[in-house]
Amino acid sequence: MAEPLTEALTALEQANRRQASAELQQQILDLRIRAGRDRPAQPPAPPTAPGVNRTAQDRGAIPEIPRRELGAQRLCDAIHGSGAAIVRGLIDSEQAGQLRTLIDRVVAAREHPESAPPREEDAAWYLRSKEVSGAPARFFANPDEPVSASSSIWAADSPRVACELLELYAALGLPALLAEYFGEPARLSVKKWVLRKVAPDNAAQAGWHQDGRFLGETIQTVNMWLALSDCGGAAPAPGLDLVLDGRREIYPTGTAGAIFDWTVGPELVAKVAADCGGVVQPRFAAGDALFFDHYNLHRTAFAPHHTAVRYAIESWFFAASTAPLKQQPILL
Ligand SMILES: O=C(O)CCC(=O)C(=O)O
Ligand SMILES: [Fe+2]
Repeated sequence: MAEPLTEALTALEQANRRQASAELQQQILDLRIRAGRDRPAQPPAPPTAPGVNRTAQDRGAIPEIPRRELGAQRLCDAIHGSGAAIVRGLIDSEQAGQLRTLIDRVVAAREHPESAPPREEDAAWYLRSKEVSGAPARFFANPDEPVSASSSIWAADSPRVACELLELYAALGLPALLAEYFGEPARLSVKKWVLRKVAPDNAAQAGWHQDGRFLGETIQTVNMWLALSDCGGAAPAPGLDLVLDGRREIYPTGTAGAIFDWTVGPELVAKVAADCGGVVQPRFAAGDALFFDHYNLHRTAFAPHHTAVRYAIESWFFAASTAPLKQQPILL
């Protein structure tokens, strides 16, 4: 990163820490989006060549990496061996609770701006940056209902929360971890950094998908899916279904009984699952993180026993030289 840019960001972030300000939060995000457009030349191959370790896959479970042992090689082995890794307690339950509260505040700013101002002196809760293009993300919202039970909001649409998350990721050491994993710095993006609230939907069948189907294959990614609620398995809120599959392959969509042209059909999912480690529905506590990449075949796991809303944050990280401009990269 260019020296003057680093200095400008450090100064803005220090000022915002001393006295939080909507203006500063917006400036920090704008600068990071502008800088994210800088695409470095293709770097040499990353030092972490895939070392396939299928032992965890054989046990039929996603490998778990103790928080203190989280490193690029362990992550690489797990993702290439089984398609994913779990780090329990990446953040503690108190931090997870604070993030749930922040998400609720952002949702309120969008749904009820009259009682939850989108902008306060010390917080840009829900403000569209002039650096962002495209309509505000409003997926899952039902226009007939004043408040949608499920919400997905781009983190970048809340500079207040985006700044908080950037500080958290730095404190967790993610920039260094990902730089080692990719062999170059990582980027976030406007479109694939999402605050999620998923309501129970007992009759729903979410679509099986691989994010590489949308993002392309000539990329290097890591998604950190951070659970902020007790969810998955027998928990009261929906988690994720995942196929234990470390293969680097994008499967055809819209066939084998698929309901949509962008989803992988259930018959094909069953076949892939039978060929590798099966389907898993991990149980997550608030604060547990799941890591996977664009080859992972997964879906939101709805089940009849669900009664609670699930909060999570989905953060797709890209190797800087491969970050698709369409996703609007953000400097990490
Ligand atoms: O949070 C969910 O239910 C879906 C997440 C997902 O598909 C992803 O992180 O790629
Ligand atoms: Fe996904």
